[in-house]
Amino acid sequence: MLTIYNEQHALHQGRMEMFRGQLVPSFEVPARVDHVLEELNARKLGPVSKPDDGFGDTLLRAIHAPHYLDFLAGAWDEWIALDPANAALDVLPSYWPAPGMRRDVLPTSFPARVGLFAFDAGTPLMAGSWQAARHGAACAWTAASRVAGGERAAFALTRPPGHHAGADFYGGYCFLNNAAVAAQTLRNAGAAKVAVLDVDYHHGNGTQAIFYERADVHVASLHGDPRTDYPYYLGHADERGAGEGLGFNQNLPLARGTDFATWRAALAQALQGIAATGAEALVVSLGVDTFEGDPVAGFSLKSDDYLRMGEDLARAGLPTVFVFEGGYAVAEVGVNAVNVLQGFQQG
Ligand code: SP5
Ligand code: ZN
Repeated sequence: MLTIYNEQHALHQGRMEMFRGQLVPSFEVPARVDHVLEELNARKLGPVSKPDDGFGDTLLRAIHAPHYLDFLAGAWDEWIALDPANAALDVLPSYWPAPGMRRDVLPTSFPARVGLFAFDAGTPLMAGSWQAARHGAACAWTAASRVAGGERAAFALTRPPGHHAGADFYGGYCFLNNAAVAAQTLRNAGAAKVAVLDVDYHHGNGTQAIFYERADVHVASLHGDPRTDYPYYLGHADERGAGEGLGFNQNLPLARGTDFATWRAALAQALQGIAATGAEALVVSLGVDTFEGDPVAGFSLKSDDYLRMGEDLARAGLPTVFVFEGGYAVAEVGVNAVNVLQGFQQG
């Protein structure tokens, strides 16, 4: 399988995230992607390339609001302008607009603007975040372009991840929605209908929000029940889309402790839903934080289960773009992610 690798991913290296009243080291570390790359190479899964040149703002602006992109592009400079000593610190929000407060007036104050765009205090933004995220979106675009051009599948290997990022918000370690960029690329290339299948442990709230009122991109997600798990405030089974998009969003929340047999039955349901929509191409938000050893999640999948997952995905018979998302058991993340790709390739 062809991999498009974000060789600039380590420009983003968030230091701390807020957890229970303390700043703790971020779980989303560069070594995650390094391990996936090592495993891809060790198993000779296929060529690894850089993204194409010419990734334009037009595509990014089809997914994200221009004022949000402007904010991200300039955030670090504004942070330093507050105080040069901020260079040693990451940007995290401390203020948020409560319900009833106004979101339509963009504050001049930088800390106030951070809280308008960030929905958690767990997503550090630093000097290289914008460049790394933008290059990652270019990887998703390139991988999708290859698949649109006739490849059976391609893998966008990138971080920071993307599925929690919406049109105008970031969080959950995500700034730009790479899976949405891939789906839009496939649409632009002529696929009448595209499906996004999100197998990350966490609900892909950003992807859901971006496509919620659209009938041309069906979104299905398997995830820890939002009653107990991040991102908490979205991802319930009764969220089925709205307007023209009604019927084109499917959530399959699962209880903490879910094992592969139960998870796999939910996957079959999601794939059935995707087949019923007549999707011509598939984007998989490939998080492997469903692993039993993951430090931030609660399912109990084992490494071999990811081979079966890949085989099941292959049986959908669709041109497929894989986009790397979560997975924080750093030592196993390479084996688990590449198992999915290998299972797919052999399936
Ligand atoms: C892309 C992705 O997987 N984002 C996930 C973001 C989850 N952020 C919240 C993590 C909650 C941390 N819980 C720590 C438990 C320590 N035992
Ligand atoms: Zn996740």
